[in-house]
Amino acid sequence: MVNLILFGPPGSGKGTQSANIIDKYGLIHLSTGDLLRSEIGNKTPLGMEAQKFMDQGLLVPDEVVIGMISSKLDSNPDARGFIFDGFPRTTAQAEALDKLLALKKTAISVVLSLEVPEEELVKRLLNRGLTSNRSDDANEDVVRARIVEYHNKTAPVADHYAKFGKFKKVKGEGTVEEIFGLLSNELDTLVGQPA
Ligand code: B4P
Repeated sequence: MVNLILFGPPGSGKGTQSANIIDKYGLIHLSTGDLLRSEIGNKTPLGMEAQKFMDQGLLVPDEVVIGMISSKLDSNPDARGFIFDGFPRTTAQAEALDKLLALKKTAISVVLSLEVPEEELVKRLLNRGLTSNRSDDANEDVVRARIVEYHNKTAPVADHYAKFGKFKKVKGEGTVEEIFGLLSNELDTLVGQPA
C-alpha cells in the first residue's frame, strides 16, 4: 500500500496535482478542504461550524478533520493507497493519522512538499478567487491569514515526517505538467507500476 501526503502552503498546487496523481497511480484522494466544502454545501452542523473558521483563514479544529478522515479510511477498505491532500495540517493531526494507519497495518510512505514563494501563492489564490466562489480566496487579508496559519501550525508537520526520513521537497513553480513530472519521478520509484 502506498500512502502519500501532498504537502505545501495554500495555493501550492496540492489539489491541482492530486487530480493528476489519482489518474496515473489509482490512489484514493482524501482532501479535507473538499470534504469540508461539501459539508458546507450541504449545510450540515459540521459544515456550519467549519465555515466560521474557514471564512477567517483559520484552520478548522483538529477533532473535526480527524473524525472525517477516520470515517473515509474505514469506508475504503480495499484501497491500493491514499493521497492525503491538505491533511495533516497540524502535528496533532499527523500523530492521529499515524495511529489510524498503524491500526490498518500500514503507514505514510512519503511526504512530497510543493515549494512555492509566498507572493506567487497570493497571486494564484486571488486569481482563483475571481471565479471559484470560494470566500477564503476572495479577500487578500484572508489569503494572507491562511499563509500565516500555515507557517504557525502546518510547517511543523514537515519536521514530524523528516524525523522518519519521509519528507521530500519538490519545486512547485513552473507549469502544472512540469511539476507533475517532478512528482512522478518520485512516485514511479515508490509505487512501481502505475495502476
Ligand atoms: P484546501 O482546500 O486544502 O485549500 P488550499 O490550501 O487553498 O490548497 P488547494 O489545494 O485548494 O489549492 P491549489 O494549491 O491546488 O483548504 C481550504 C481551507 O479548509 C483551509 O484554509 C482550512 O480552513 C480548511 N482546512 C482544510 N483542511 C484542513 C485541515 N486538515 N485542518 C484544518 N483545517 C483544514 O491551487 C491554488 C490555485 O493555484 C488554483 O487556482 C490553481 O489552478 C493554481 N495553480 C496550481 N498549480 C499552478 C501552477 N503550477 N502554476 C500556476 N497556477 C497554479
